[in-house]
Amino acid sequence: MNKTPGQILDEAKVLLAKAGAEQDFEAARIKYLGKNGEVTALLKSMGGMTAEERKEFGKAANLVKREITGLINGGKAALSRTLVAAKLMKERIDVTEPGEGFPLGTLHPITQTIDEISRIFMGLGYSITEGPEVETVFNNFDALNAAQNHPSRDLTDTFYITKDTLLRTQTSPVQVRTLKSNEPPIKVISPGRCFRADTPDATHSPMFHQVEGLLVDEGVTMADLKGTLDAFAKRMFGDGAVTKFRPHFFPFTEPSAEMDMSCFVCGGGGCRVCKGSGWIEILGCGMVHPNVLKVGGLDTERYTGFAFGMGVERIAMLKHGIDDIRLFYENDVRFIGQFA
Ligand code: 2NM
Repeated sequence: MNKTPGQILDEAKVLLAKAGAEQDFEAARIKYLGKNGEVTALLKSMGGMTAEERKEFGKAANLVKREITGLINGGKAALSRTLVAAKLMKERIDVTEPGEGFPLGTLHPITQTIDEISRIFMGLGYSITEGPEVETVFNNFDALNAAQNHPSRDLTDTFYITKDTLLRTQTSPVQVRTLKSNEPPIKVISPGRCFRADTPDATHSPMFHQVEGLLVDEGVTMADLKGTLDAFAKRMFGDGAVTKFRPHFFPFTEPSAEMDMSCFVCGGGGCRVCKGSGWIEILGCGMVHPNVLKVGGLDTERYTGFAFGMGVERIAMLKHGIDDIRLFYENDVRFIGQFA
C-alpha cells in the first residue's frame, strides 16, 4: 500500500524535527525530493490517473512538496544561525577587561653603569670611543710602555690569539689608537670588555668591563686630573664624596696614583663596605708617560695629558651593594630584574 501525501508529510515533520546537522537535512532532501524520493514518486504516480483524480492528488502532492522544501530550507537556515551565534559567542572579546601584563626587560646593570659613567664624562666634554676586543700585542702592551718582562704579558695572565694578537687586558689600546689617529686636544673615554686569565671568584672574572679616559692638550697638569676625577666621584656617588690620591705605579703613566673616595656607606667612620678604613678605592690614574705620547707622534715638550681607568663591575658592586661579581654573568632574571 503506497503512502498518502498526508502520511509522507507527517513522517517528514517527525524526521526533520530531529534534524540537528547539515547532513540530516541533506538526507531528508534525498529521501523526499531526490530523483527516487518519496514525493517525487507521488508526482510520478499521477501518470496513470484520470484528470479528476490528478487534479485532487496533484494539489495535495505539490503542497507536501512545498511544505517539506520549506521545512528543510527553514531548518538549514536556523542551523546556520545557531552555528554563527555559537562561533561569535566563543570568539567574543571583552574590550573592557584589563590587558594581560607584558613584562618589559631592563638594561643589564653593567650597561646601566657604563651609561651613567659615560653621561658624566660627556657632561665634562668627553667623546666616547670604542675599539676591538681582539688587539695587537703592540697596542695592548708595547705602546703602553710595558716592559718586555712585565708580568701581565705572561701567557698564564693574558689570552693570546697568536704571538702578535690577544684579547685586550684593558681598554687602553683604544686610547693608543686615538693618539695615533688624532691631534690634541684629545678628550675621550673608552668603555668596553676586557679579558684576563683569572680564575673566577667573588671579585675576579676572566671577562670584565673597564672605562678608561684620556685627555691630552697643552699645559695639562695633575691638578686637572684631580679636579676632573673628584668631580666624577661627586657626580657618581653624591656631593658628600671626598677624594684622596695615593701614589701608585703603572707603566703607562708617570706619576701614577690610585684615587680613594670617602666611604659613602659610613661616611668615613669605618664599616664592612670600606673594610673599616673609611676609604674606598675607585680608580687608577696618572700623567700619560712621554713614551706613550711618542707612539702618537706627539711633541712631548708641547703636550701633556692625564689618563685614568676604572673597573665597571667594581663601581656597580659598590653602588648596589653586590658582593659577588659572578652574579653579573649568570643571567638570572631574579638578579637582573632588580635593576629596573
Ligand atoms: C689606568 C690607570 C692609569 C690609562 C693610560 C692610558 C693611555 F693610553 F693613555 F696611556 N689609558 N689608560 C690608565 C692610566 C689606565 O687603569 C687603571
